[in-house]
Amino acid sequence: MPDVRAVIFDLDGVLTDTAEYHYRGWQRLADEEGVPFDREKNEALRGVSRNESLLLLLDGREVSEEAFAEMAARKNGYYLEYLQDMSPADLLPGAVALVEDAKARGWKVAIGSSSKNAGFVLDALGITELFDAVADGHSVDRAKPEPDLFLEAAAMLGVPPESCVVIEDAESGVDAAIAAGMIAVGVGPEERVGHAPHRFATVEDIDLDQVLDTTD
Ligand code: B16
Ligand code: MG
Repeated sequence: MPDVRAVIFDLDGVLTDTAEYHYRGWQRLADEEGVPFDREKNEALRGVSRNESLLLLLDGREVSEEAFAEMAARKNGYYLEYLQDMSPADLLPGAVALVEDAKARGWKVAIGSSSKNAGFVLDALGITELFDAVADGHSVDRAKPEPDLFLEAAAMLGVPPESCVVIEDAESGVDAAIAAGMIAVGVGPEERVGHAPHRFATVEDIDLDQVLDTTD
């Protein structure tokens, strides 16, 4: 059984479904710019940083640096607009219970989110105080699928990477957790997170004992 000492939670798509608001923001921008975009294309943007997401959305279309920055800011404005009514009611079922479960085992808990809005979202959800550390879009230069963000979260907690479980809903996030040498738990469909050594359909289904029992 692994010597687990911490759980690092992705935020968007794991603790709350802001993934839907990100999608709506990108869709609105794409429509305004006349760029073909839909929910299927949006799947590739899950867990990916804002600038990387815009590059994927533009799909090779060349724009000036200024126009690029304006588009990224415009999308973020839409996203923040959609978040205005966010409250603890937007926590996904089972999310807080899972954090509490980890803490009751004496483990540390951290946020490992690519979002630069993570602080705002955590406050709106009323869960900032639950966490021992927050690593977000401001913490590192190289975004997921690079391991940097999760390694930063582990360093903030003072826990070695191999003692960390990561809960992720994105393909790039699972890649980042594996690259960090952590125990990756994917939340969502096989097509998206099937490459994680552990997978559950929803956050509510996550069973930490099962993760421990099925990890060497
Ligand atoms: P922002 P996570 C990610 O958060 C989102 O999944 C992704 O859709 C978003 O583009 C990224 O944060 C950056 O967010 O524009 O707010 O800085 O899943 O890593 O918690
Ligand atoms: Mg996510």
